[in-house]
Amino acid sequence: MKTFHNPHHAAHAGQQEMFRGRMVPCHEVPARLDFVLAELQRRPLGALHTPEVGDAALDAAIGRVHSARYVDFLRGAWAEWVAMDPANAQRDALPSVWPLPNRHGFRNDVLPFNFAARLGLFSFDSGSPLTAGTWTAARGGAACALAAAQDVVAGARSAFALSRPPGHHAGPDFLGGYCFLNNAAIAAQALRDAGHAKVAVLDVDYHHGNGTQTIFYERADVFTVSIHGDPSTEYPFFLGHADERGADAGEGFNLNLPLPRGTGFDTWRATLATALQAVSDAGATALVVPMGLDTFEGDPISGFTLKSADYFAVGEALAGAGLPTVFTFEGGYAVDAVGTNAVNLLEGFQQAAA
Ligand code: Q9C
Ligand code: ZN
Repeated sequence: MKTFHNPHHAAHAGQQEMFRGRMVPCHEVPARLDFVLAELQRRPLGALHTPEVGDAALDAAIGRVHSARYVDFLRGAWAEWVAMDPANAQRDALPSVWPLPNRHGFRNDVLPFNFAARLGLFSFDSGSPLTAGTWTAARGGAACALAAAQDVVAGARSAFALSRPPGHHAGPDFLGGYCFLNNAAIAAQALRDAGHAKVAVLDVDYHHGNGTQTIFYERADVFTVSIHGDPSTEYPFFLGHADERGADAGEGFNLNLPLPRGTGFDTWRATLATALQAVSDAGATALVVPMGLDTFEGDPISGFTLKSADYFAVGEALAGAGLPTVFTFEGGYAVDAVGTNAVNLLEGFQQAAA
């Protein structure tokens, strides 16, 4: 399989995230992607490419899943931040006030003029710093997702979007969870637009793929399924429960499979079999896998106990779906193991798919 990697990814390098009342170093660092690239050079799966997609095509693909006002905000955010105070050029932008949605409470339909208020309107946490290069990097990551989808449309069995920053927490009009543009949703929508009548998204990141769920929640043409830490105790907390099954036309086309913190590979892989059966039942003709490696036992912010060797079996099981598959790169914060774990999964897939 080809890998499409983002040459602009390192332009997004947050300094700190808010954690329990303190600023701590960011977990989502550029070295993550470099470790994957280094492992791909040791154990090649196929050619390495930077994405070649036209500006207009990319903007259109992003606009298929994100609102215009959100994209406009992201594109101009850094300039606005620096305009507030020239000293901001040395600081990341983080939100500190949010319009908590409540009946007859705060409004989110009126766009505030104040930048700090708009940053809060378009964010759901204070752990996702917006930096000078965030837009360039996020757009480059989205280009990887689009290029990978196009490769699969052209007949490839699979393609890997080595996208960074990650994407699965980003919704139609919000950032959060280290994510700005939802690469997996962009790929899924591109597959739909290229003629796949039904696309499945199977999210294997430790954290619930809330952004992807929200984007497709009312739609029957994209079936979303996620295996993740139970949101009662795990981030993103406010979505990802088993009773969220989709709404309106999308009723029955979302499946959440939360597992308790501490879950090991035996239970996790049985849950993957449940997810794959649901993908098969949905009748999808293409698959997108938001690939988080933060299910790893050594992950510093997560709570499952998968071992490096287990990822071969994960890839093998995913190949068993028999569908053209796009992988996007999501979480995984045990930085020196993330390359091994990612390539193990993809190699397991590729060998089983051959
Ligand atoms: N102390 C992804 O894996 N903060 N995002 C956790 C832990 C947010 C994870 C704080 C975790 C976001 C793409
Ligand atoms: Zn994650």
